[in-house]
Amino acid sequence: MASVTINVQQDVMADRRRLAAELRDEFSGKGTLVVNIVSSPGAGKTSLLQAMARHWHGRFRIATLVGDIATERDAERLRPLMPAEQLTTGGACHLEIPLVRSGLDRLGNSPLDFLFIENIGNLVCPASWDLGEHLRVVLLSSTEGDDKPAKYPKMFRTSQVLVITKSDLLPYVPFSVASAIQDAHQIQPQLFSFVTSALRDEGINAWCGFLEDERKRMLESAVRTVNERGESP
Ligand SMILES: Nc1nc2c(ncn2[C@@H]2O[C@H](COP(=O)(O)OP(=O)(O)O)[C@@H](O)[C@H]2O)c(=O)[nH]1
Ligand SMILES: [Mg+2]
Repeated sequence: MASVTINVQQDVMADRRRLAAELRDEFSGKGTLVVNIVSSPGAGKTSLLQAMARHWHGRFRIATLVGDIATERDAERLRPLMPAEQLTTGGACHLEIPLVRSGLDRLGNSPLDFLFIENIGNLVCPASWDLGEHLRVVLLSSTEGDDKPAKYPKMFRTSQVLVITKSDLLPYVPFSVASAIQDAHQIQPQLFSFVTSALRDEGINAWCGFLEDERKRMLESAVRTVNERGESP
């Protein structure tokens, strides 16, 4: 069969990138650090968010948009601790910006220091979708196996932080923290890494402290941008 090459002289991803950049600028302008949390199903995304809310105990204004294919269950788990809106995709394996915007409308206009987006559980589709976040954080639980960074490289390449979860189970499972981090660094040398247990509240202090520092950096760079433009902050 003869093949025909069609030359599409147009960047089909440009619109997506522009929407994400606009949303990120909006969040930066409001002083909200946005964190997109990705992982396999059951790696501990919702549990980590619960542990973080317990740790901060009202010191920061936080909210979560939580994606799932079906049910409101994760939003129900989070609501006693923070405002949370469920984004139900009805089958899609990742979140997209229009759905995030609909969740933001439902959250309302209250100012936020941190907005968390719990993405749909899998290590494939969410890697290709920028949601306007400042940080993409990939969770890897001790029960999943330390080979996942090498097997799902795009997810680790597009993330800035690796959080190894369920550290309380490390004595019982064949998982090497050093080898998981080493594989991840081969793919993304700049990746920050943390080891946590939401169940035992281990590593949560260091992880939350990192996020606080990242937010400070974002606020300082927003002030610098305003000053460079000659506007009053
Ligand atoms: N042992 C242990 N179990 C955990 C930890 N974090 C979460 N889990 C359990 O792992 C399962 C999935 O957690 P969940 O937070 O719902 O994961 P998600 O699907 O990524 O949001 C639940 O049964 C949790 O109780 C942890 O730090 N240690
Ligand atoms: Mg969850």
